[in-house]
Amino acid sequence: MKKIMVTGALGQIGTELVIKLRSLYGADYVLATDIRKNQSVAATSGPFEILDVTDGKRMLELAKKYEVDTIMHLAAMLSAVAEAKPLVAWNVNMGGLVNALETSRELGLQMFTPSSIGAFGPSTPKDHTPQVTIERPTTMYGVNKVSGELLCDYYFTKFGVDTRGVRFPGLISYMAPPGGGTTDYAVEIYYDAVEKGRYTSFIDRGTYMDMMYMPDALQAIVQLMEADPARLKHRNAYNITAMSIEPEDLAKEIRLHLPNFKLDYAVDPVRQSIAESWPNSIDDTAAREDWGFKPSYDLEKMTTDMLGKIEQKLE
Ligand code: NAD
Ligand code: AKB
Repeated sequence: MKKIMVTGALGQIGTELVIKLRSLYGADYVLATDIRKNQSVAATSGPFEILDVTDGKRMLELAKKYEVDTIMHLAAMLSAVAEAKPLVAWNVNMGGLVNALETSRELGLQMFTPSSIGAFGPSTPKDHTPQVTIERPTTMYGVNKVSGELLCDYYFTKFGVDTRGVRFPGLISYMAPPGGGTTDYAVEIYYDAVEKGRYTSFIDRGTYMDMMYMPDALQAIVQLMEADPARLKHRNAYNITAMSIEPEDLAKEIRLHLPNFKLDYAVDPVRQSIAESWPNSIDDTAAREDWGFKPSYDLEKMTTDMLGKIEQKLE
């Protein structure tokens, strides 16, 4: 039986991951932690503790107190906020990760932490970006993600910590808002389509990035953590994707449901330049071969579900 501590549990991923893990392993077996508390299901449906991940002593104490065998370390600052406060981002993203790795090493825990398409940069091949390729990002977030991948590899080879990770693309979901990333436009567009019938995109037309619907991201985490370790050739971190899209693709799909939907642009130079430094599309063959990754939502299925769920939410 697994006993899991989730950090950053009230963010876009954690809010839904905690619910999924509690349904799989039991509410008492999943400790949700975050630097803040709210009234979401993740915070109220099982054990919850306030944890600032830069406080390694408290992280270790909580892991011991709840006798966890796994850490899912999600607490981080995303690309756009990290670019606005690079030093704070370094401290939270790298300091938090080192504490999670040290806690895992000391207690012999399994550990998951996500990397991102942000680990790639302008010199990376742009299309069908391979699993193993150039990682020379030009953002603080990307620097943190590459360093994180290497550090997780180091803790595996040096100390035998069972570290595992994926490079998530932009994640699209309706339960919790995204936390300040470059791909957030792809969530906002659905809300504004339902609420206002129009959206002004901060990412320019024709800018392709990989995306995935949240249920596929959650399934990938569970599958990777349960995978036979002997089959994991890459560990930190596997490319995974469900679709490569640009704003006009989303608008076209939304118009099949809301024919009067209008999309215009007020491009944000910071987030646009981050987006342009990332791949158009990544190759996730290794994840499919090594642990059976297979997303079940494409753009059409995701759009139908997103619009329906947002309409229900706003009723
Ligand atoms: P998010 O910004 O929505 O949530 C992050 C959570 O961490 C928030 O609840 C915040 O309160 C918490 N947090 C911030 N500083 C903290 C601290 N010092 N101590 C404890 N908690 C703190 O992020 P997310 O989208 O859920 O992302 C989780 C992880 O997945 C991150 O590592 C992120 O880089 C990665 N990722 C996310 C996406 C995506 O599209 N959402 C894509 C690729 C990778
Ligand atoms: C961001 O845009 O920062 C995240 C990511 C792709 O890592 N959504």
